[in-house]
Amino acid sequence: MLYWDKEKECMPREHLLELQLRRLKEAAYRVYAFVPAYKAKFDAAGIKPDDINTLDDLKRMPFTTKQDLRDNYPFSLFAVPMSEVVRIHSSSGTTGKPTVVGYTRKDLEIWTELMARALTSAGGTKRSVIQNAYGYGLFTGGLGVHYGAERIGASVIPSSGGNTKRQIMLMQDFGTTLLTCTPSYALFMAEVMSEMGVKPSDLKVQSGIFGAEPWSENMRREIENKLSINAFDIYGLSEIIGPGVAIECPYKCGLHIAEDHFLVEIIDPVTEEVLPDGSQGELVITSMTKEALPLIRYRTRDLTTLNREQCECGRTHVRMQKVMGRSDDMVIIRGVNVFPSMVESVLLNVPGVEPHYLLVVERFGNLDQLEVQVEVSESIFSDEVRKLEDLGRRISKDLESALGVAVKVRLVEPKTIARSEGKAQRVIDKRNI
Ligand code: DLL
Repeated sequence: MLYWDKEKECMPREHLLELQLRRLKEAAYRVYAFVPAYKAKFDAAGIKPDDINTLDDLKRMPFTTKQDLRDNYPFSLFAVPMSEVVRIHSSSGTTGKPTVVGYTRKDLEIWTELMARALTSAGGTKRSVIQNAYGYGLFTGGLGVHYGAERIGASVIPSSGGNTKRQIMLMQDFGTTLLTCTPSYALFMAEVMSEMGVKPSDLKVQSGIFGAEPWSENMRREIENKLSINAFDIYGLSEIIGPGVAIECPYKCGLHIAEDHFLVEIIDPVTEEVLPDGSQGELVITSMTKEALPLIRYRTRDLTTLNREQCECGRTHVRMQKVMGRSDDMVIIRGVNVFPSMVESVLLNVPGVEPHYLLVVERFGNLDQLEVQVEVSESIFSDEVRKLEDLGRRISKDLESALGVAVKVRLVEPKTIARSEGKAQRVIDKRNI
């Protein structure tokens, strides 16, 4: 088993808990002293940093939400003067102002180390040739992965997102062994490769580290088959640090969260009650060591479960299950919650269906309707109408029994649904337009 920092990744849990308590206290003092918005929140909750004596006291601390970041736009949640901030990233967000995040030199150092751990956990070494097709720029994917890849001594190709034919040429000519990008972009690359007549056996790519958007186990299988690689899931968010908050190990039974830096909880998103391990709910993260933008109990809106059992890989850090979706992407159809990942899982179990789909929600009168548009393979599309109708009916039935709500299925020609070079858009909600 390869580790980047075995001492920290496999730290005995009792030591880890001591470290967490010490770091949590430090974070509480830091935000209380240097961030007026946190002082106000702590005062309103009737808690002082001195009251944090056990990890259980975390529960007494206030939550932080995306709205808090918006209200303090751009820099008011920073806990250090701007002279200490050496990098700024932001995430675009669909509405209003972007979310702005800052890093001190030490924050960047920790992020780089976490990415080095992540890449190593997925098999990256100094002999790897890493093609990093996450977007470079304000998005944390590009630079985050880049510095980690340099830290492990790999040869990095900073190809960024887009220009897909060139990506494939680079893979061929430079002998890329590890690809990093969003899962939807990996799939698009596979499609363009086959159009160009490039076979996986023409390439040296062995593995891929994919994240920044939800993707199902069926999508993993699809990508692994089409590219003939080993695909790992990586999780992160800009508010907390960027990619590298959690990563799968070779056992792929959950993503190990870097618990020496991040304290995690699962809450019921409605009642905000902390749920026991194993329950599904919203992931809440406290970044204990961040200097520029430490966040206390940040509500990620990502839904997952936690598992603290020892993993066979030897790492002691808690595992989170693959994220099933974020609450923003959940559509409620006649009272039933539907996530794109649930639809994806069903679709990819049906032969003849391509892994490209879109959920379109509309309201007719008082009734919401979910239409699932999905591409079918060329051969099926040009087959008899009856066969197409049979397939449509089968998908409707499968979706209805998995989701518990009737869905309209529209089979579309290959290559009609927009391809993504970054995060894929899976839902169009026409009710809000
Ligand atoms: O997406 C950071 C990142 C870059 C992660 C590259 C992994 C790889 P944001 O743009 O701030 O940051 O978006 C964060 O993306 O709250 C999740 O909803 C979603 N997300 C990220 N990774 C995963 C994943 C980056 N592996 C938001 N599975 C998060 C599911 C993910 N969703």
